[in-house]
Amino acid sequence: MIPKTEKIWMDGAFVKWDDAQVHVLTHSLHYGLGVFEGIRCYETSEGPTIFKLDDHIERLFDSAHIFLLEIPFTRQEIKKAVVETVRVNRLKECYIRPLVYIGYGAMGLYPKDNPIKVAIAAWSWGAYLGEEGLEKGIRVKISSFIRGHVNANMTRGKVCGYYVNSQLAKKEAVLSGYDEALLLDTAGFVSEGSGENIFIVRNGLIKTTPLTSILEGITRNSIIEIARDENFRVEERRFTRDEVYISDEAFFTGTAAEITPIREVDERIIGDGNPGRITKKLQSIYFDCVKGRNKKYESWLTRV
Ligand code: PPE
Repeated sequence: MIPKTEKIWMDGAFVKWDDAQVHVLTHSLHYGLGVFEGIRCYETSEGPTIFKLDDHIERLFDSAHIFLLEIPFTRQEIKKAVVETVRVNRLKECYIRPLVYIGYGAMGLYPKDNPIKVAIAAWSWGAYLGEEGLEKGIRVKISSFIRGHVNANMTRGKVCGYYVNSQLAKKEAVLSGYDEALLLDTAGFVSEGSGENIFIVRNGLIKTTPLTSILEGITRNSIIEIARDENFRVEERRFTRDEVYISDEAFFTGTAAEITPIREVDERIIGDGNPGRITKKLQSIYFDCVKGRNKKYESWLTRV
């Protein structure tokens, strides 16, 4: 159970957590079309601080644009509401979930006049793949489910319905005794985790999948920038599952997952089975950065 907070922002006003209800005929609940974001706020010496708020709100509007959903608020209004949601709940550190969905009205696949609704909730959410996962790395399984074709599932939009595929993969992995799934794309190349992007390191070269079959992760972009600033070579180039097997290091990135090392894929030990040197370095810079301890990336932070 996620811990309750006091209030949730719904369509322009705060309501009590327990009153944040929708009708059972809410359109998105039936057909899966809604777009959302996942944002983290960290405790820093200057109070709660939201990581890359502008980028998340931009992606939320891009997602809405792709799926022809008209958000009845401006970017500025949504940004302000996100900050307010953290503030009114007096949260120091939290995960923030803005959701845009199609409300109650007509049923069927062309809900022309149904209202477009927006909700923003925040709650404390610890390490997505466990504290131990962050520290020691996780065990991953290549999924038997693939990431949908780019013309079936859009890749640049963070859309609710896509996560049906992610849940199939995640359930399969967990029920088989792994921590997370890694999905291949329709051509057979590595795409991404159920809710994370992937990086591998081999002979000092860092590789991550190109934007053809993945969500453009905001954490991914941050890690590419940090790694290049640290003078590492980073290539956005597709790779195969066996290249992951023989990589020296591998890790997942995501707002929820942060930087989670991968220590094993399909029973193949990655490197020596411990988080690698480059992974640990990037992870530590990332945490310094989100926690406001690295002044170089201060422009990525929004104080609450
Ligand atoms: N790929 C997918 C499919 C994905 O869902 C996420 C985030 C990412 C990549 C990484 O994107 P970014 O967070 O911008 O670095 N997944 C979100 C949802 C997790 C959930 O279980 O809910 C997240 O991390 O917030």
